[in-house]
Amino acid sequence: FDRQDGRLQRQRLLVVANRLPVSAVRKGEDSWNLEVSVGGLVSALLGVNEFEANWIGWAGVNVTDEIGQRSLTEALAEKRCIPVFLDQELVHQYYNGYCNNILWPLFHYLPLPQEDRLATTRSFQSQFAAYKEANQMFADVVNEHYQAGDVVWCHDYHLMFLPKCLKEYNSEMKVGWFLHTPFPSSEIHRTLPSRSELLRAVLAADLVGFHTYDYARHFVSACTRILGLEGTPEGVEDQGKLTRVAAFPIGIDSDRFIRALELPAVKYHIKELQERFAGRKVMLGVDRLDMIKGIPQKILAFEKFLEENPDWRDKVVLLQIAVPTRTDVPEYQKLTCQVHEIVGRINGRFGTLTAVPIHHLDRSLDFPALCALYAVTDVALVTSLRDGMNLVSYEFVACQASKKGVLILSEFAGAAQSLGAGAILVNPWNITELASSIGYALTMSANEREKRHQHNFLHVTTHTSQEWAETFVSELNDTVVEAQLRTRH
Ligand code: ADQ
Repeated sequence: FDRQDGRLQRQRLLVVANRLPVSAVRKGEDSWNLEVSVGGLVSALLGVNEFEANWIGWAGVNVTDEIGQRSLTEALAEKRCIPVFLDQELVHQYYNGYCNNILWPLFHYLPLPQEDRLATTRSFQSQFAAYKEANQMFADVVNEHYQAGDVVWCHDYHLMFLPKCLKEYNSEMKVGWFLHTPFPSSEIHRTLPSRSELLRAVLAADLVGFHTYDYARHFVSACTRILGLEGTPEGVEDQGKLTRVAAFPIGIDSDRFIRALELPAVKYHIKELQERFAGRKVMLGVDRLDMIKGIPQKILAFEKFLEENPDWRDKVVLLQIAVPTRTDVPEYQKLTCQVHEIVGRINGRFGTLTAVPIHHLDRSLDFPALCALYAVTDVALVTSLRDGMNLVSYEFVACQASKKGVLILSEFAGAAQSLGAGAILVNPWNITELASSIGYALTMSANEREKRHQHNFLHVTTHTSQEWAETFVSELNDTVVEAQLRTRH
């Protein structure tokens, strides 16, 4: 708390992310419908009372006229949100192009098919220029609203250039940057044509954070090997200037999930689901329909399990809830078709006139329905090929206090490092191993389930999103103070 004018004031936090936590839909020339989207980051910061959080980001709509921009800015101000206006072409090049077609797959160790790679390589320069331009536009808005003493917290791979742009405006600004995806091995990062420029831009921040120690180590290695800088236990040093690099594993607002189970709407859904699937074990997958989530691998392993265990065919059901994302990208359209085809084949092979083994929904669920599903599940399947953390695994554990179901978790998700002792860890590429893990999970003794659950439940309820945000921001404050002391001596 800072003392100003004799009153206690909360420190202002400027949270800068590609998307604002609200989606705007235009209703008239100057009227807007704003819908709040509660993702991991939003709920993390909702519970943090120590700071006054203000958001800066793109509202997800193309607004080119002055009346529209002014009225949207006013409407968003009530929600402590400040928009960055990006035009359609820039969004195409920066967001669909450089962010989602280059950085996202690369950071998850996924190579594009060769023909796409060539097309991407040709458009690489223009997409990178758009990326820098967009980052500069975010910086302009931050700079316009910045007040001395604010903490600026930049998020994710969309904004790797932002710390550099901000420090160019004002070297005194406290700037932190956090990556929500994995940071890959330096051998992967060095294939990027813009590898050095991106690293240097991130290093302009005072504090750089990752979900796991491994990602932090990969980042430091990339800086030492590619830029020739010195890695220290604290971070990366360049001509006497230290950038702190550390791991800050995110969590969830576990109380929100635990409390939700007491809501009448959730209890109603739970009862409905229990009746609907009576006599069958419920397995659950909840993912964005993304290449990194390993959805085909999960379904193929389930098929193998049914193939090898005919007795289970009418005793287990897999509910796969896959919310579509980036639907205009051909790779994602191909993935949707592929998943539908495999699900159709399996239901054709093992379904009966009254029941099918897989229920696949291409959509998002509302919060009560999601909590109810987590609560009635016997086995949750998280089979990401790579995943920064994976919050679905945390949410499942939070809702399992009475059932004590089993979590099957990919060793390539950041969550494997925190929930590994309670979960069954798998390599999602190994379909045989995954299929036998399903069998093991379905027949696990109550005693073993209880022990595994207790371990994970304790972790999820003590490493919350609020704690994550508070730790990052206080570390950022400390880092800046230490740097000031160092330069004075
Ligand atoms: P995501 O890749 O989106 O996040 P995840 O961490 O699992 O992955 O978070 C997804 C969120 O969306 C969860 O809160 C989940 O409840 C919700 N969700 C997913 N599918 C849904 C559905 N069908 N219906 C309703 N809700 C659904 C990125 C990184 C992760 C990292 C987070 C946070 O890729 O690795 O854990 O950021 O840093």
